[in-house]
Amino acid sequence: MSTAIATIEAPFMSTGLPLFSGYDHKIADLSEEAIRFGRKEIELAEHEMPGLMALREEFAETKPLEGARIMGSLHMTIQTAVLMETLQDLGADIRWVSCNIFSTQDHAAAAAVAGRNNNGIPVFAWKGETLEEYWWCTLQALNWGDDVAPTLIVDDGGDATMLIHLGYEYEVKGERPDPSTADNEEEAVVLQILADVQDAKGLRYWHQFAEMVRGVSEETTTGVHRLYQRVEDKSLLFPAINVNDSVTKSKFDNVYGCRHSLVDAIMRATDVMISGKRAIVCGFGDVGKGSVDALRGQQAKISITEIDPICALQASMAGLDVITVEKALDDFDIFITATGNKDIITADHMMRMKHNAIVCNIGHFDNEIDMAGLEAMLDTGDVQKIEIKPQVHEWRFTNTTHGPNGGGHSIIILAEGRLVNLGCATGHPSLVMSASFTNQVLAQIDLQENAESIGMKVITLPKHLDEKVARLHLAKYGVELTKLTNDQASYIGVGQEGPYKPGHYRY
Ligand code: NAD
Ligand code: 3DD
Repeated sequence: MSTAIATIEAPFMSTGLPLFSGYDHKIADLSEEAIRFGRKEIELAEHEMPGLMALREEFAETKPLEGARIMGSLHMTIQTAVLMETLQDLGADIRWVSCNIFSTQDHAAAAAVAGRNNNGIPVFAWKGETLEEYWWCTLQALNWGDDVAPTLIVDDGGDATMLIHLGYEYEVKGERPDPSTADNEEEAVVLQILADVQDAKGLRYWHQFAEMVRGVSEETTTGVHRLYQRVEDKSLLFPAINVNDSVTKSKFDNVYGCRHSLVDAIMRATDVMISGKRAIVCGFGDVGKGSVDALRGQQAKISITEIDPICALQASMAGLDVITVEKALDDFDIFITATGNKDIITADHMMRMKHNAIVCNIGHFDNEIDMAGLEAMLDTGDVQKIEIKPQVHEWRFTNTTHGPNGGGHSIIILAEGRLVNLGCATGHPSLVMSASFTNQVLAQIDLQENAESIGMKVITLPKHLDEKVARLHLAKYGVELTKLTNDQASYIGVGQEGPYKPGHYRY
């Protein structure tokens, strides 16, 4: 129970940073070299992000986001910097944080803060944040000064949306959040920051947010799941657009993005030979499918785990064995979680894995791998944590006997169980992120123009916009579409210019 009553200037937990800092940014490196490198990579990315560039051109005059204050909680990468500057070009006032403590690319943050024409964007993000710093950053980016809230949010995983809702709910109950009631370290940090905000601002701070925030567009599967849960329990405070389920997002980013970035991360982290090794991917959804393809590219011997018979059947017909994690423990070399669920790989599983098995997660949160269980074993001396390099750790078990010379075995955990492609590499490449982020910009425009008519629910973008996003990326591949004749259009019951599929069509 934190008894000290926080004030606006009081440092937040052990960050040494004032709760409401008034800073216009906080990043790792604003040197000329970081800015140069970031700006150069942004220029290269722009050439690979035709959808965003097209929207900049289409809306340069009308600036549909004029007057919008957009807070973004989305991995601070080079690709995200292009998204941010697109939103800015369309008239928005932006503040930004990363949605993961390891995913920031510091040179991208530097270029975003430096800006293009002295119009730098306030960014609060750096690679390797502590959890306390992460939530401090989120609080800073949510406040335009004088407690002015954003009008729109771009969220990835739902952390910004969750902070507002949880803070609001404590205000409604008139209750002071108690960190000692938390189930885990991160929840304790969240409850502490909410308690400190309540001490400093009283019981109306988050109520103002509920009034000022007009809507949120959510990037990823797990964040969308959290939104639908709030619709179900009638606790959603503002309208939401589910960007993840635009076909040109989840069937591209989640699949082909992971197909590119998973093995990139494993290779950068370990330099291990993947070819011929036994790898298991837990979850055969969009991310799992892309991850399997990545491993196929390296000729690994791949199995998957699944709960869903349809995905299991898909895997079987793709020539994959569908087994359980337990069946893989003795002789698999690489374990990857991609479920969006929790407790997929437990500490007990890891105690039984072969020596130097590699364990990583490409799902959004770090609860797919039981990191808390491993941390608890640190305290009891049953395991040692040895840093090989940032985001690559050997966890050496002290009491097992199947390691070298009959001693304890080790496993190699990447990105501390957080999403490995952004923790140990640079995430998806620009072209596939362009499709995702073109949907994000269209969603933000939709919210700016129509939020109040959406109501307290979660919607997806219409199919004609999905097709528009696809069209904007075809030239990159030299695609020549076939023209549908009027007669053919009538025959299959679609418009000559689309949409070409009914709403229930599964791509
Ligand atoms: P999805 O729902 O399409 O796939 C998840 C699959 O996991 C489903 O088929 C489900 O049946 C299966 N599953 C659930 N619980 C399981 C369990 N206990 N054991 C085995 N299988 C189980 O979701 P998705 O779009 O593939 O996303 C998966 C996760 O990856 C989400 O957290 C999402 O937010 C995240 N994601 C990460 C990136 C990235 O760049 N790292 C990109 C996109 C999405
Ligand atoms: N994600 C993967 N690579 C990314 C990149 N280069 N920039 C920003 C975000 C990136 C995560 C996305 O796939 C996000 O859409 C998700 O997690 O679903």
